Amino acid sequence: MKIVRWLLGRLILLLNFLTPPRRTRRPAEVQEKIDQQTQALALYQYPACPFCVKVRRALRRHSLNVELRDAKREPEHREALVAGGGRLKVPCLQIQEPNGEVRWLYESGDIVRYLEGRFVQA
Ligand SMILES: N[C@@H](CCC(=O)N[C@@H](CS)C(=O)NCC(=O)O)C(=O)O
Repeated sequence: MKIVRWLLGRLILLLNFLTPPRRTRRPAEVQEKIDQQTQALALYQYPACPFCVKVRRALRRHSLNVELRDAKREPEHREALVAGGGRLKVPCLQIQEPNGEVRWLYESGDIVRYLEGRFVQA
């Protein structure tokens, strides 16, 4: 079972590598503003998790430069996720609100909806 899961993970990474989404292009000053805002975000994720790949592809598609934190290989990030978010489950988006509050958003679909609602014009 472990081997099957490992193989599936490699396959997902290969497919993701072979079919990268096209990045959004914005005027430099608009991208700079978005980059400032995305500094307050961090994505806790595993490299080969399909739900994490889905979120990473959305980040790429919308040219959102969000720090990726590997909760699989980095114990420091894993512990921060459990301590802050309350669960060892990925993907999870850490959001530092302007008032200093920190939110932890789980569920790939909710994360993509949040990012698109905040950064993508209709
Ligand atoms: N419905 C969730 C599923 C997330 C999920 O199942 N993530 C797995 C990794 S692929 C996980 O975190 N499992 C807990 C663990 O590995 O400890 C989503 O869409 O984000």
